[in-house]
Amino acid sequence: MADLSAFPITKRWPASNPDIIQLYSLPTPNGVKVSIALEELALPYEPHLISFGTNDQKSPEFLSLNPNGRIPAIIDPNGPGGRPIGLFESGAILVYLAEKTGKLMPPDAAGRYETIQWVFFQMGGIGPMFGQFGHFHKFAAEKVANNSYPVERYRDESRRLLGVLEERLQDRQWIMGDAYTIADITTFPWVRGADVFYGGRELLEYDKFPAVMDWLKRCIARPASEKGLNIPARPA
Ligand SMILES: N[C@@H](CCC(=O)N[C@@H](CS)C(=O)NCC(=O)O)C(=O)O
Repeated sequence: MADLSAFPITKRWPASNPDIIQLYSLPTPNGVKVSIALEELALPYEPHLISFGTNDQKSPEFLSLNPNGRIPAIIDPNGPGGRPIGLFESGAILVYLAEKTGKLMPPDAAGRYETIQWVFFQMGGIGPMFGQFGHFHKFAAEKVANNSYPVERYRDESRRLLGVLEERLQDRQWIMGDAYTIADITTFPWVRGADVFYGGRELLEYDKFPAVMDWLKRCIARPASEKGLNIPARPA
């Protein structure tokens, strides 16, 4: 049985089965990327709910795994060299899981770099811009009631990024063409989330991006991806 005692997070969220991947997360656009990938890969894992309501992500135990205090994070007891590894940052976790399994990424070097390029496009563009849009449009709407600039800035940049994705998906089923990859898994939860969590469908003009909307439907229609969207389950 794997020994995870070197990871203080396991004191607060004990592993029932320390031999399988431990996931510390919440079903947010960044959190579900990892549960979706784990479901698509059919890897055994144990999800632990990190509650923002009680600020779990800023607890000393969580910070011992991710000093940045944000979900998702994982421990893989069977990391490189057969030794346990802890990881944070959703993009890094996705690349790790793809490389560990040889799946969700093209096998050739050029295809691999192209996939990583689109993962970074999401990590540096869609995630932060959509997130700021959601913050000002939904969560801080009262604070910016007299200043339309923040919403307009992030709305326009989010629309522009959707346009880039629309162009990419013109003649492709998935971001990388015929194969569903970590590029899709990192991106679609944000496109879905800007609507589901932020109510941004109209402001972001989703109906002007039909290829993106069709692709989003294809992503959600995958049973494993759809399942991953709700893991770890939020308390009722
Ligand atoms: N770049 C990070 C961002 C992670 C992130 O922002 N997670 C959010 C949820 S979507 C979070 O943990 N927020 C809690 C907080 O900021 O305290 C990643 O992709 O893993």
